[in-house]
Amino acid sequence: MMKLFVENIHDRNLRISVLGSGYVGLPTAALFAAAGFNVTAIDMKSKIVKNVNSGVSPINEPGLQELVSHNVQSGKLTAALNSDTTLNQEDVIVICVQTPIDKNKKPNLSFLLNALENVGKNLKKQMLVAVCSTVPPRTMQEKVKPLLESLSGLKADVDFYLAYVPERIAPGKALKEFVESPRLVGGVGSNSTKIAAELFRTVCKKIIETDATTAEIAKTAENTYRDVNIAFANQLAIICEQHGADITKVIELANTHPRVNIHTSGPGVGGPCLTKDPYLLTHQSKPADYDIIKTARKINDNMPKHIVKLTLQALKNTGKDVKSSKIAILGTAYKANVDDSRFSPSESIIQKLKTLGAETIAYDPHCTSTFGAKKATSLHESVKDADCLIIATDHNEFKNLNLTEIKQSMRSKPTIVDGKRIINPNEAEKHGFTYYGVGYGKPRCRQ
Ligand code: SAJ
Repeated sequence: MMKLFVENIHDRNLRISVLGSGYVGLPTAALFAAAGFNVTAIDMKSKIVKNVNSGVSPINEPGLQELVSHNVQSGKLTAALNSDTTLNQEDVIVICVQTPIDKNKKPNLSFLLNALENVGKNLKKQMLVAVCSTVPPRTMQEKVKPLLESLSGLKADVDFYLAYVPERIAPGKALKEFVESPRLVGGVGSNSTKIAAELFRTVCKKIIETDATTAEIAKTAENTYRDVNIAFANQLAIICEQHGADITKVIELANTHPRVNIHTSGPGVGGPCLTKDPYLLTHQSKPADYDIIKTARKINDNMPKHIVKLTLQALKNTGKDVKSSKIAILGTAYKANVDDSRFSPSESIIQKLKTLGAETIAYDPHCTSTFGAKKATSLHESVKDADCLIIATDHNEFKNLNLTEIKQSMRSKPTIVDGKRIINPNEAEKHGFTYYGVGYGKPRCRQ
């Protein structure tokens, strides 16, 4: 039986359905179609389905538009609404639905469980179900497997194959990373691992076989490691501010040690992954006596407040009151060069400044959201008559700002609060700005 499945993978003689066609699902569907499989990208949003079926990628991701239009034209890729799909003709189901956290920071697995209900009712012998959504440890063994077995009356790893294959792609380089980053494949049993590994080998250059629970913990550990490391950099930044040192130099020097790799401090951690996965990793673990993971989350969540604190100091030092100040925010995307503003640090920065009575205006060349700030359509419009300029995202467009022009547009005694440390403090001061930056201790004691 397994031999036949493997032959069908090699012959591309399998129908694949991808459930959830967002940032992860659509690249997944498009790449399997490009590898020669017949793929259906399924979603609950009719706009996504319509766009894909007319050859248009609803997601702005390098290379995805070409891949979608080419494979829709060749007939390898189609899209369908959840409600119009029965899933009973499929050989492989790849689940890429979102697994967010609720307001109490608890995982909300409802999208995953709904998808599984549908899969379980249509499960046949010799199907493969691959879950790519990020999940808390033991979800595959304790939730996914029993649910599919009870709905279908079939046995996992014997009658059908079931594996956890976490995605590791970052927005902005999704296709490249999908193909080139090593892909973890963890089955609920060894047959499932082998079958899923064979399928993903058709699109990923390197496959690492493991078990489902190890893959679940490894996936959430990766983003948690990054979050904890960034929290360390952020705490270090505040220490540097207090001692008149510069975090950029401190990290650069510390990282010359061959076993040190400190990440970059900034205005906070945004995006849908690092802000959530630490909670998934620790969900249902016994509370730790001392919890580095939750403390790191708090440090990073506090950074937007720190930016506001620096802004208030900057305004005070130039004799201005926040209530009568106009503040320009550059960047609402959660990170550089993407059009995604989910959980962006700018959101809390803008909201706090508004609560304090400041007039806020935001400019982002990639993103439409402004979180309640006035929307500027150009950099020039955003800085005009502003008292303070906050850098919240390090888009390429912001890396070589014309400080002479900006100084001329802003009000007298202008200040810069550089959350991403992309402006040279000496240059800013030479141009007549009062400069504050994350991790930039004023050089009073740097001699
Ligand atoms: N950030 C810092 N300092 C840094 C690096 C990032 O403050 O040194 C901030 C960014 O500005 C951003 C946030 O962290 O606000 C998250 O950015 P990111 O580049 O770390 O990650 P994501 O959320 O875009 O993608 C991550 C990636 N995980 C890792 O690099 C370990 C990606 O590979 C995962 O696939 C993705 O999460 C996911 O979907 O889980």
